[in-house]
Amino acid sequence: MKRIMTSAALLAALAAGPAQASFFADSLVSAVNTTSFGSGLVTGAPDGGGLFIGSDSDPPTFPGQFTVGFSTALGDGAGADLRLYELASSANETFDLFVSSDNINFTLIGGFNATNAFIDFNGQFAGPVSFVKIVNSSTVVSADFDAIEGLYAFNGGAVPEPGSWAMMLAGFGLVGAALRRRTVAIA
Ligand SMILES: [Ca+2]
Ligand SMILES: [Ca+2]
Repeated sequence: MKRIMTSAALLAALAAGPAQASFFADSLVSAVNTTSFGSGLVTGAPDGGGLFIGSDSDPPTFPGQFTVGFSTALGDGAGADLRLYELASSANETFDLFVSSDNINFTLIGGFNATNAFIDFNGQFAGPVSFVKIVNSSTVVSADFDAIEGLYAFNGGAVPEPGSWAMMLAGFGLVGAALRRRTVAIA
């Protein structure tokens, strides 16, 4: 009975899927020539504070950049994969966005501006995305980032339906039961 309840609890947890909150960038890996406003946090849920990507007020003396990490790696799902929370949202605030699995090799997803809240990886990067780097590409104004949210977890392919998780777990259960019977038989 105890084992059945444990399996049911596990199934319920998996069917519920990853919590949306865990998809916000949860570490600031590096920041160069950025300036804090409010909380200074680009990690976690939007809080009205963050980093603008310039060394000082517009026009920035030095354009800035920062890299955030996701402990839950992100994938390329249908449509947009990232949501950027930016405050002033001017088309003049331009930046390049890169993604990486290892914080060493980065792939350019594209050049965007602060009106582009939703970013689609669009098949340009196949691996798990554990790092997102944003680099100011304007010498006039700097975008003001509050939070970075991933919309899909990486799973090496399509997002599994809760039903397929259940089938997979049921499969594991059958294999496990067969192995136990085999062990008993040998013993
Ligand atoms: Ca996509
Ligand atoms: Ca923030």
